[in-house]
Order: sequence, then structure tokens, then C-alpha cells
Amino acid sequence: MLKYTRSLTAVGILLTASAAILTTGVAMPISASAHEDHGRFSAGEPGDPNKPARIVEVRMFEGSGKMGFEPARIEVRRGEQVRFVLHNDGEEDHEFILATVAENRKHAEVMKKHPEMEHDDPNGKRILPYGSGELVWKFTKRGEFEFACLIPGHYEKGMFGKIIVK
Ligand SMILES: [Cu+2]
Repeated sequence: MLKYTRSLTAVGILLTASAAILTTGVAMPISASAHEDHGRFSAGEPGDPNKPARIVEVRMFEGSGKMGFEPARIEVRRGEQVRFVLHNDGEEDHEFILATVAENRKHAEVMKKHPEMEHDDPNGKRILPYGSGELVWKFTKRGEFEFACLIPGHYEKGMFGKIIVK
């Protein structure tokens, strides 16, 4: 829990810092309250691993200049809890970050400036080459969300997928 809070805070500070740089062209000092509204999850809420969940297997792949997720489109019902079982079939690290499209784009820009950033959060995991991992999530809101790999260059090569919550 501590680790997760810290990591979210780091993202909040980075997002805020890069927004300041974009607006003013200069890096501004980061205030302590800069990340106050960070920590909410747009795509729902962290799941409860002890409760039943629908299992959805997602594979991450690379090859011939492309990268992606299979499947790249997942439909869920509102209120449904999903256990994503993530398999990295590639030779590079990949991430699975669940958020809105706008948040992921913004976050991807931050990662270009901080490529060393790694995720282990309720809504995001980094999976090592040929490794696997799990993420349990409860979809409490209707709408369209996205899962994406925000490692620099990967998003551009096609590493994103859509989640439709009905
Ligand atoms: Cu990737």
C-alpha cells in the first residue's frame, strides 16, 4: 500500500511538473500540494482479489516494427470485476496501464521525459520479457477506457487497446 501511494504521488508530481514546463517553458518548483487531486482512478477502482472475477488473458507482443495487445478490444459490464492475466510474449519490458485515453496520452508524454519510470500500481503493471502478471480491477463506470504501454515508442507502435464498459 505504501509503495502504491508513493508511486502515484511520483506520477502526480511528474504530471504537474511537465504541465508547468509546457505552460511556461521553464521548469517551475514543485509545490507540496501539487499532487493533491491525484490518486483517483478514472476507469473504476482497484479490485478485491478475494472476490470472484472474470478472467481475461491479455498477451503483449512485438514483431516486424509493430507492438500490441491481443485482444485489443475488451467489453465488460459495469460493476464487473476482471482479473487481467498479462503475458509478455516479447523480448522487451511492457506495461499495461488502465486509464482514459486522455490520461494515457498525457502520461506517455511524461514517460518520454522520464523513461526510467516503472509502474506497479493498482491500475498499472510492468511485465518483464516472457514474464506474466495479474491486475484485478472493478469497472464501476460506463464508458470507454484504454489500456496502454507507455514505455517511450511503444504506444506509437500500436501498444494500446480499448475497454468498453456497458
Ligand atoms: Cu511496451
